[in-house]
Amino acid sequence: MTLSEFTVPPMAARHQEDSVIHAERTKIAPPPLYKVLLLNDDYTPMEFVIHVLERFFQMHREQATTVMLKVHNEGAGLAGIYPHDVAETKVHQVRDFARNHQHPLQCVMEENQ
Ligand code: TYC
Repeated sequence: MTLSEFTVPPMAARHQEDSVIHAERTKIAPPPLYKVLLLNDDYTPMEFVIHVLERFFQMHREQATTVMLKVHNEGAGLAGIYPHDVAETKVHQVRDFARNHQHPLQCVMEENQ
């Protein structure tokens, strides 16, 4: 005897056995992810950008230095990839932190296609 036969009334047990839950065939798209990018400028100190990458993007100094130099040499660089709300928070944290230190460092997000 199964547990359900033992614990539920006959009608309910029969209903439960007649019901078939069909697998959902329609595939839904995974939620979009967003790149958070740092942009180069002529004034923000390199050391400040490294600190930003360590503080807000959990990078070690070596990786932070590599990303900072990529931004410096190529104009932009990837800080991280996150769901929309996390990416938005990172962008605001970086912009606020830079503004509070009177640096023009810019941070943007774009959908990760
Ligand atoms: N170009 C800056 C300098 O020479 C350094 C820098 C790197 C600024 C990355 C912004 O996102 C940036 N001091």
